[in-house]
Amino acid sequence: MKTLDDIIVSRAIIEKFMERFRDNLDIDVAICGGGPAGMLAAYYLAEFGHKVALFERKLSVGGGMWGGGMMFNFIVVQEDAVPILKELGITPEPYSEDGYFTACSIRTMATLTAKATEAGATIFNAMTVEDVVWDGKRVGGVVVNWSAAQVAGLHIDPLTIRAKYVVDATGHDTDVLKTLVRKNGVKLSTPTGNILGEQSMFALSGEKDVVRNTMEVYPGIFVAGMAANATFGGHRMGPIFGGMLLSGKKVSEEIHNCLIKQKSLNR
Ligand code: 48F
Repeated sequence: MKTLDDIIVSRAIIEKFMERFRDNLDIDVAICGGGPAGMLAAYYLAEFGHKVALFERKLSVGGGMWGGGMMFNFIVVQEDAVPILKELGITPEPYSEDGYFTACSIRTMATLTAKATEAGATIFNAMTVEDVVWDGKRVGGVVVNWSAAQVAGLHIDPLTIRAKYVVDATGHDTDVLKTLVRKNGVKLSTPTGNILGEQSMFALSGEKDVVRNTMEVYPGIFVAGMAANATFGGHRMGPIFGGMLLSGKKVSEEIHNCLIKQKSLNR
């Protein structure tokens, strides 16, 4: 390269991003939040061949996985989730004989990010899902804006993405579902019809609950990961991550089945 034209650099970035953004305005699945549950859901849904985009509020994906436990950057996974990590190309190390394994949190999330994007999932970082599309009966997409605009408190209208299914994988906050309930007073498929809120630390129960609570809670919107426990009043579990991985896998399988049904009905 003899010369370097700054304008070509700018044009390349603008054109490539716009191409990608335009290509993701009408998709199969919009995933809100790039923690372990959302990222794993993105990976499997893309592997199934669906058009999936993940929106992450922060600059980097990873959510609570990056920091391991209290910034000691290791995660613990239990035996049931080891096959998922192996499928990604990560071999966790056995820690004790009764089924505890460890893995580097940085390597796990970096690998998961690479696998999800290689499979065809698109990640939009630094974008916040600030609302959903709702026609009175069903959620039909997400409303997104730059996180920086929100942080600065700028009055800037968002843009809309149509999606056949939305996954709230926003973790402890249950941010997207909260907005749906607050604005529209809809009844969820929880015992009270509302978001129950998470309970304190009890890993044994929390890890079981997170998989059981992963489901469609209102037509068009699923909860996965810690958002599922926060929705159904399950316990938190701290830096044991098997449940998050299993929840991400489960939500992808449930949505895959729904999409297959829809596609065969439309034929
Ligand atoms: O919190 P997070 O890692 O959720 P998760 O996948 O995993 C939970 C664990 O990390 C840990 C735990 C147990 O093992 O309890 O906490 O359920 O990732 C959630 C991601 O969602 C993003 C947020 O920045 C984080 O990266 N997020 C939150 N609200 C929004 C959002 C929003 N409105 N739009 C886009 N991203």
